[in-house]
Amino acid sequence: MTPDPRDSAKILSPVLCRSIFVSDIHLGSKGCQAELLLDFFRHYQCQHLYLIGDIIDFWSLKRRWYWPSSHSTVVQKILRQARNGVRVVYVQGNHDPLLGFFRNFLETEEREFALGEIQIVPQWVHTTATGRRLWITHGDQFDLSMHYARWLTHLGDRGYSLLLNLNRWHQNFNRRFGIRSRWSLSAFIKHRIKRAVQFISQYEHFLAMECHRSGYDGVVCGHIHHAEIKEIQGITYYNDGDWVESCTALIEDFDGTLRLLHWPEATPSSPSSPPMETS
Ligand SMILES: [Mn+2]
Repeated sequence: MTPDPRDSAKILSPVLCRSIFVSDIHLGSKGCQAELLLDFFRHYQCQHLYLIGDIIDFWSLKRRWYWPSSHSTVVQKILRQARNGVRVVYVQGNHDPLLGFFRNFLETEEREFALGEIQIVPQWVHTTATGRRLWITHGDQFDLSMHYARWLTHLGDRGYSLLLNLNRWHQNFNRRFGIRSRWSLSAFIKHRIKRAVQFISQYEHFLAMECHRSGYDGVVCGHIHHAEIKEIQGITYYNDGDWVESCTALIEDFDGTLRLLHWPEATPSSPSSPPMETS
């Protein structure tokens, strides 16, 4: 098969943007979509790269060692970007508490560490091209219960029809044995989904309130694997999603606007040209 010349042209001239925000890559776990992320990195280049936690999944590695070569390639890609002048900031998450490892092992109270050009920090503040100050945090400290979000993301269509079948079975069982029960499995599940939606909006609300309290214009986070951009009481809430389920990144263009990108993209976006950087 002859390669489509448009594909190679696209790869030869990647889209240049001011910043890329990604989180929840979960390298070291089976769910990680490393190949898709590598494909994304081939098509998009930036000046600021933010890794917003759960980049390496140490919890998963602890349960079972899993590290295919594509996961090393992701690390290499990131290191190469840092070497080539991209400002890389790694904000730790709950699956990769690197700062804790370092502090314990080195018996120090340092808050930040630098691995070559890469800064590893507990949180960060990014200034956009138009001067808006965005607080960057993984967000796990605002997670009251991850449980409900998992219900929401993993249920899907198949899960839901399975549960409806189970519910029918449960009702038939009760009828056959003359058990009078008002408890309905599907109602229970629907209640759980409602709780999941409540959980997400609660998480978003807590982060926005903390952001407001600290005097920033917006917050960029991850953690709940639910990409979103929304206004919450004067604060812009950005969640860059994940590379396990949705494969999403947050992109800052040179005019300072942030947009969500789902990979692979439905339509190729037009490359923007970088203005002169003053800072
Ligand atoms: Mn997390």
